[in-house]
Amino acid sequence: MNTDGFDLIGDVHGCGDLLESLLEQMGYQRRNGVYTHASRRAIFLGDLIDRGSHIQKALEIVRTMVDAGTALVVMGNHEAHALKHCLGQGGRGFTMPRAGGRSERVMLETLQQFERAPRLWASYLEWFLEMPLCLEFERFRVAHACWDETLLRPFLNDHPDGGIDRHFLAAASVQGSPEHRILDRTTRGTQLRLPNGQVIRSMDGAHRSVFRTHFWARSPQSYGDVVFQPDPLPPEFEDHPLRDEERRRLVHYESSQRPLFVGHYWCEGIPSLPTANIACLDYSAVRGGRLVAYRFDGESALDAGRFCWVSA
Ligand SMILES: [Mn+2]
Repeated sequence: MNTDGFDLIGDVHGCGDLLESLLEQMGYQRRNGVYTHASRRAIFLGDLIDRGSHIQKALEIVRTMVDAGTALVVMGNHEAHALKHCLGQGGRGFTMPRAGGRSERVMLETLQQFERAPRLWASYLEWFLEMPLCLEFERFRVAHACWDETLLRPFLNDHPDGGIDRHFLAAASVQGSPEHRILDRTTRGTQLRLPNGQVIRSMDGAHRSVFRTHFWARSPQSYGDVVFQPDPLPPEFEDHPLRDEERRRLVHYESSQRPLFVGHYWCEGIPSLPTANIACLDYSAVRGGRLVAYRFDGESALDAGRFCWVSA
């Protein structure tokens, strides 16, 4: 297929109906049941499942596109979470998360919507395992949450297509293992813990002792310089100085590197670019925000005029 450009699409989270609208708006047409564009391909940034009300539809659209070669996809933390909690020990069959546990709450809508289709769900779990953790092209890169070159370069040397397998997944369930660091960093990014055991209450009502941080501040001085999440830090933490040890745990994606596309961060409002070489495409579609795409044609400086979206 001739590919003139790529349409990168943010976290769908079960918004299958919005996804259809977005694809149609961008000129994709359903041919033999597969959304296809005459000259472009889509790239999904992960987190297709959980939370939304049309999860099966979202998965069907994306898997048929990937199978037909009209789209690519990378793994999100929600697919990684589902694999971790549902793929049976020894790689055979699959299990349900513990009733009433946190995993079950995260996966509630997915489990409910697949309640009568366990074999279909099992086939999607197999498919999640085929999703690469990241994609690297000559002119751009893709990851669900973060590109940490020091972790990903050795990983890509061993796994040139970015893919993992059951052995990698099993190793990644051990906290602190190299596999865990790669999977966690790439699909969840970096976080910092609030000092002195303090917690913030986020918009979804949860109490959190950590906050999500970004990876493009040149020389960050305070928590406020690196926080990246819809919940603002309480004012007393905005100016809280970063300790050296915290600064060392952050990642920095240089402004000279090729453009990078991520999702994951529940942005809000009109899509905008944090830097000329990084675009976040998660604009909280499943919370009444926007399902956002960026129409990339190989430019080295990204252009906010290339965002395109449908509102929930
Ligand atoms: Mn995510």
